[in-house]
Order: sequence, then C-alpha cells, then structure tokens
Amino acid sequence: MARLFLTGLLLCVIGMTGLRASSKTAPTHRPLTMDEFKAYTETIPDTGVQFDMVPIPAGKFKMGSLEEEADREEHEGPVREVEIRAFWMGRCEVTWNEYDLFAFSLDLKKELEEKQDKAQGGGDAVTRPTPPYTDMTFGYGHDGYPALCMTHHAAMEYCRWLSMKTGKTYRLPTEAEWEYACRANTQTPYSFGGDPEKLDEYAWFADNAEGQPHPVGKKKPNPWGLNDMHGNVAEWCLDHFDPKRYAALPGDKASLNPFLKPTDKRFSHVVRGGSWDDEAGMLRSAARRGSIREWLRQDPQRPQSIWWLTEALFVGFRVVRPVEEYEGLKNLRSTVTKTSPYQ
Ligand SMILES: [Ca+2]
Repeated sequence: MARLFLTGLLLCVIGMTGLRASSKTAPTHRPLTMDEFKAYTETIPDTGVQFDMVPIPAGKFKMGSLEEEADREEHEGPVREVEIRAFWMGRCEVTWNEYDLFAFSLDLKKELEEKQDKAQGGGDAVTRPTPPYTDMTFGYGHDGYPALCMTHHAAMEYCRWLSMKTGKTYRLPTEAEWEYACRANTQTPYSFGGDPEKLDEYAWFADNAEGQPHPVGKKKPNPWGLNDMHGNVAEWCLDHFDPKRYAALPGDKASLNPFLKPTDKRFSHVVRGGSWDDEAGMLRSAARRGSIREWLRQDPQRPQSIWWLTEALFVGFRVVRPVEEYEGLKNLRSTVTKTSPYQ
C-alpha cells in the first residue's frame, strides 16, 4: 500500500515537472499592473543574449506629414489623429546576436525542439528559416550589428518564436505604433526637430554611414529613449503597405491603432525610418515605403525564399510588446508559405 502511494506520488511529481517544463515556453497573457510598466532587459531563455525594452506611454498623435514638409510624399497624408495604447518597444533594432538564435536554431538542439513541437501539438510550431545561400551579413559585421535581409514573414516568425521562448507577447509594431514611438510627442520632421544638419548626431544614413550598417545604439536616442529609429536599418512594420491608407481613416475622430492586417501575400509591407543607404528625407518620422518583389531579384531559387531578401541589405526590424493586446492582433501569425502569391 505504502509502495503504491509512493509510486503515485512520484508519478504526480513527474507529471507536475513535465507540466512546468512545457508551460515554460507557452505564451501567457496575464494583465499587467502599472508598477510593471517600466524599462526592462529581456534575457532570451537558454541563452545569455539580452535586449532592452522601453515603455511607450499611451496617447494620441497626428500621423503623417503636412504638405509643406520638405521631401514629403503624397502617401504621407492626409494627416490623421490616432490613439495608441501603452506598449514596450525594443530600444534598438534586433541584432544578429538575437536573430541567429532563431534563424540557426542555436537555442536548442534540433532533436529536442522536435520533441517539444510534438508535445505542444505540432500545429503551432514555429518554423525556422532554411539556410541562406550566402553570408547574409555581407561582411558588414556581426556582433552588435542589426540583423538584415530577412523577409516580413521571417520577422513575424522571429517574434512568434520569441513569444514562445519568453512567455510574453512580442510582435512587429503596427505602422501607427512605429510612427507614434518615433515621434515621441513631436510633430517636426525628425524627433529632434526639423534641421537635417543635426541628423549626424542621431542617425546612420547615406551622408555618414560609409556604405554600411553600424552597431546598434551608438547614436543619440529619441525623446523616449529609442535608438536608431531614424536610419541604420529601415524597419518592418506589421501592416501591408497602402499608399491611400490615411485617406481611408476618419478625419473627424481618432482611430485606435489602425493597421492593415498582413495576409498570405508576400508583398507589399510597410518599412519605416530609412536606412544607412538613404538620404535624409527618407529618415523623417512620417516617411514610409512599401517592400517590392525586386528585393528578391538575385535569389536564384524557385520559388524564391520566404525567409531572406537578397537585395534588402537595408531592412531589419525591432519588436514591441503590448501591455493590453488589441482584439484584432491576438495570436496573429504570418500565413505566408512557399506557395503564397507574391503580390
Ligand atoms: Ca532604424
């Protein structure tokens, strides 16, 4: 009898241990208290790799630029009022140190990962990039440098992997969240004012980057403590790109974090902030561009990779973490596959 009891107890402990191990990687969505809404450093589990997250307060702002702004493009208007809930944003762009853990499965041995995927039902398993056919750093530098050349799909899958690893919800910023965070309560062309002569203090761009990206966080931050929002690598946002998007938003009231949900189409998605390869005008807070299929031009594979963009040496991303997730963004994941339409 005593032996039976002990065996039962042992099984129970094993069961609990198993439960604890599997829940370690499952996302949790516990509401946060305001005491918890402060800057923090995330350590990616099973690795020593860290990144900083900065709290972005809730508020309203005017999205877009006025017609008189220099270098302004038509698709930056009409200006619309937008409301944003509080969230955290990565202080810096995602670096190769972080991205490689996902892209090359450095965090887990493959066998162990497959076992876990099966235990979790398999269907939600994060897929990982196939190896690139060339060195995707292009000799630019690795440690501390921003990851680049990943597709929008790959950036979204990175966020899902990071969410499963940490148990927190990480995702790409919506275009509205990105501009809100970049502006940091400013309405000037740049978050430090309107004078492009000062850009050298805040950003890597065509005039000072010497033809390549630079280690993240070396220039002055914006008023909310975010580095490299202007320049270095341009950054993926969650949304599909639509040049007529702002005109479709109401002009008489604020829209709550409007976004164009990504579909299974591989192009076009919003890229923000300009890059080391851009002139000053593209680094403005309101400047936007859409990804194009030509960014895959030199990829010899058919179908072309859904993970790497051979020509997009200027594209990277940063992550955000919502305090309270928007209904339409809950459990969002990329639906792009090898058979997805390009446009
Ligand atoms: Ca940037």
